Amino acid sequence: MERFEKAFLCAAAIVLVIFLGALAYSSLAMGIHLPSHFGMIHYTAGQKLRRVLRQTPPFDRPGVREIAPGKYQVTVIGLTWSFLPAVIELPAGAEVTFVATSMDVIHGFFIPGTRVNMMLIPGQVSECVYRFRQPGEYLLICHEYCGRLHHTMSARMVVK
Ligand SMILES: [Cu+2]
Repeated sequence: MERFEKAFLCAAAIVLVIFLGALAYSSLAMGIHLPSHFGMIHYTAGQKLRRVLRQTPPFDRPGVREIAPGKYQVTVIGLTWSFLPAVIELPAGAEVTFVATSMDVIHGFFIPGTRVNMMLIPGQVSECVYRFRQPGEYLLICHEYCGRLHHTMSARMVVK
């Protein structure tokens, strides 16, 4: 084996180990992972998704719910061109689980400055856990083009 061949193989192996280490650290120690869609909303072709969502928990009551001391679940529905609810109030430092879906077309669910970044697909449930440590106002925006007024699609997050 050539000397340079060995050196390049060694360098490639070292880079691979560094990348795997960074991946393991970010997912295990920092809790960063891909947004997941853990559930489906079952409906048939004849049913209107809007009506099905109105009867499917937790989407029958969109909003903030305290599920345990210091733990909140925020249920959000994306629809052209707004989010339900339009204002979300949360206490700072609480563990927040966002459970969201779309009522019509594919929407985005993105809070700039955080790692909350999901896709809302009609009939699928998206979930993301986040802790807002800093009080303040955050903006929830759609970052998947969803039509003419896509740029107006947002909700306000107030963390106190
Ligand atoms: Cu959009």
